[in-house]
Amino acid sequence: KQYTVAVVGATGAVGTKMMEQLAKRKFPIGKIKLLASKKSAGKDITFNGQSYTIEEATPEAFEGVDIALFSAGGAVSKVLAPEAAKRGAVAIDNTSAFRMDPEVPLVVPEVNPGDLAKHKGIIANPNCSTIQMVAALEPIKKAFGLSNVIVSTYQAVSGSGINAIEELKTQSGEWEKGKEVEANVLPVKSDKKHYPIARNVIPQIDVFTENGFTYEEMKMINETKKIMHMPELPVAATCVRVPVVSGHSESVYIEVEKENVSVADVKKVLENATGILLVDDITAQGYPMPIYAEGEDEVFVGRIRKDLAKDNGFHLWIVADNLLKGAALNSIQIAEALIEEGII
Ligand code: 11C
Repeated sequence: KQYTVAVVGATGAVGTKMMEQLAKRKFPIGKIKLLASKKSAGKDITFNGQSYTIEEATPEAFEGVDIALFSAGGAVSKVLAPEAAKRGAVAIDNTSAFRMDPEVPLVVPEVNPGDLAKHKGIIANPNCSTIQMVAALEPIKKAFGLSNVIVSTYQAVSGSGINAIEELKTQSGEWEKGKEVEANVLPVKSDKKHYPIARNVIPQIDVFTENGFTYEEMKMINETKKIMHMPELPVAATCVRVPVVSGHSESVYIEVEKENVSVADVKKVLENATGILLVDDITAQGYPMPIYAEGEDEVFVGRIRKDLAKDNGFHLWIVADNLLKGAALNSIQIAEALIEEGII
């Protein structure tokens, strides 16, 4: 069977990657509709070697659509994902609009594929930094149980969109030329202050919540519990933006429930896990890094060490392409799983 697929936000950083993934993975597309805001409507873009004109994303644009991939911001998804669902499409939403809605499955196909069947027209794609972490933690949890997670992230600017990528490039050039560096985008376009990202790290991703954690940190905390079906799991996160174009990195401390688990045991589990690539050979300085993860599908894990104080504590270094497994690829894998499982 061939499917009518709509991509909403086709001109964005993630939308572009969604189209690349659909073509690369030979998704069974009968017809594709490339949708975006009124501003981008009428522009021509190429998909799979063919030119398409972008249409305005309106409720009516979803007539006859089977799968609608959303990545045009939460406000657009809030309005249009239900409209797509109402017209019979399954909306796969890459924004945070519906992630914590109990009626909406939040899915990483390697972790909780069983939740897909519960959908009521909308399926949420988790936050990028959450996806790569739970992909690595789920096989460990299955083997040894999991009782604590503390993560610090080193997140690439592409997570904040095309403007942030441009700003890093511009600021790097300005700095080299000895000019004053201007900052207008990061940490958060809509927040009061902006700071340079070139030659800097910024310990703020998204705006602050009342408890002192940022929204990005709260997403990692709440989404992890939902995806892993562990509402009681203690999770703490510190999310930091670094001057990397693509590829989020994470230093993750975990505690497992089982006693006497060795580093070799953890490595063995990860070696056999779907979608995970173990890069952990310190004798040859082998560990994951974002420039090598860029463009790759896998979640890379390395630097696995046992904690020096806690026998059940382990430290891991987890890296993945935030625009691929963290966003576009995971969305397409959700669509593929829907087909494989006969849900659509
Ligand atoms: C970042 N994780 O790196 C964010 C981007 O909720 O899907 C993804 C935001 C989201 O800035």
